[in-house]
Amino acid sequence: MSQLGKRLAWLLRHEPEAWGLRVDAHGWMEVEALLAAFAERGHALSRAELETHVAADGKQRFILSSDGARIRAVQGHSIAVDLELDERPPPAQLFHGTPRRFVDSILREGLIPKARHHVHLSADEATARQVGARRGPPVILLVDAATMAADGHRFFVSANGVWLCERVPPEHLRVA
Ligand code: HQG
Repeated sequence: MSQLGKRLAWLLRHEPEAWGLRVDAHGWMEVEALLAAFAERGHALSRAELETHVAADGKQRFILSSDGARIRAVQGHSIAVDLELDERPPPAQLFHGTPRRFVDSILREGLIPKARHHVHLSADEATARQVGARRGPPVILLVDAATMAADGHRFFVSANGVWLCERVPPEHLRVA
């Protein structure tokens, strides 16, 4: 992620108040306030640069409201926001990439959200590999989403195609 992307993710998902900003109950922040906060801290950021970043971001992490007045992160929050996520029946199998050092604990406890609201799952192995590789050589875990859904687990999908659920019990996980 670029420096700007990291800063936006931090402000929109985790710590808006660190720069005197706020997000509403659904995670939206006023773009004017965001640009002013950048300017106050000597980071020149124009509306056009922000819009270009949002459009070009490889993972489509952020979305602008249709009038361009507000921005939010589409997933990944640690602060309490209601993203009005779409509940959807999942594909039969989903993937999770994680560094090798977490695998024993995950196979014991299952996947848990840690600091975020949800466990993040990928629809394809290549994406899961990239997610896991952020922290070291990745191991790919296969999630039996079909059985989980049949057991009543709810699945949601974010605007950028990340599959989310509350947890994955160990019996629905295996190493690829
Ligand atoms: C691990 C990025 C031990 C889990 C990515 C992960 C993704 C456990 C870490 C998004 C565990 C949490 C999310 C257990 C889970 N024992 N470790 N029982 N259960 N873990 O960052 O899925 O670039 O919160 O395997 O691309 O890595 O920010 O989750 O390694 O989409 O847009 O605990 O973040 O997107 O780490 O990544 P994270 P994640 P962005």
